[in-house]
Amino acid sequence: MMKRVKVIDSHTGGEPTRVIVEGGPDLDGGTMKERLERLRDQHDGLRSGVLREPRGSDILVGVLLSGPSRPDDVAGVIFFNNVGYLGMCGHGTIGVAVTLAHMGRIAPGRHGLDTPAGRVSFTLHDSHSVSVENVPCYRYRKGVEVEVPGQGTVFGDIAWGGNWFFLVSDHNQSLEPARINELTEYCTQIRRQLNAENITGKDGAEIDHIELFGPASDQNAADAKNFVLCPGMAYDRSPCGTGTSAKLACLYADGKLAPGETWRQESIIGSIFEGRLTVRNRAGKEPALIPEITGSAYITGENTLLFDAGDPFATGINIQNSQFREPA
Ligand code: PYC
Repeated sequence: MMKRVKVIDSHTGGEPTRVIVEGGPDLDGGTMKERLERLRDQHDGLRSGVLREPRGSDILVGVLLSGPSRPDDVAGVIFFNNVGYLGMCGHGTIGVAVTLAHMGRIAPGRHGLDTPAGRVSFTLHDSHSVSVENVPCYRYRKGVEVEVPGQGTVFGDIAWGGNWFFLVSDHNQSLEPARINELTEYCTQIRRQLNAENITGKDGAEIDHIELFGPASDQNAADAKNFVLCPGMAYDRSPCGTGTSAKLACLYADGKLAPGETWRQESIIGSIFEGRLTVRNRAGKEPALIPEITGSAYITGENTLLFDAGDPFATGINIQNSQFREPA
């Protein structure tokens, strides 16, 4: 018995996205959150088999395309990586938009996507450039102190941009690609300590992304450079759409970014996203901060993955491929 799963691969600012376009389970029915739960509880081997070695690697973000739960959206999407599921993914949304265009399913213009974190709109400008209107972002806590063994006290903001981030600007790290192992180790220690001290996002949510900021390589081209440690041990090659959204929320809360003003976020490998905020009034509630993130994606492959029922690694190799593996 050979199972076949068709995927289309792309990268957004260097960060890869693998979209399952055929051969996934039929999750249609219910909200995207309910579908995510069904995928996780009943078909998790598909996630791990498609993303983990030997078919994938720990740097891939995967997407399962399904019909939307709202008829005016173009598709429903569930984002995942080598260790679990993501509420939202900015670079992945740009990758999905360019993939749908590559498949001939959409033309330039504005479209809606249904995600477990809520409705996300995007504008496809041409075959590569996309602006994503993300879910509302906000800063939850400012200047949270963490005692990191061997590193001393680190202060960071906790913010939501579709995922939970701990954002650190004041650190002793130089954000250079040659230091990726050291940066990974540093961020891993912060994340471990946040967990140990039970420092969380709202409602006890785990903070699974750590984001460091430093000066841009060229201050005429970008406002800051970041390094983002994703859940697991991979770092984001792109400037991270949800991480840039979390940054916009913090800048706005500090009075350093006005609505409509552009923030250019450089990634550790030099790719750039542009972000800006709109403030949307809501009856009886705090105004919502809506981030818009613009970046470009390129298709890198079309592939049919094969899963032999007798393959002992059909669901992937279940170790994290890193010398900095988190302790069990
Ligand atoms: O772009 O939001 C993002 C993202 C999250 C994890 C990897 N990329």
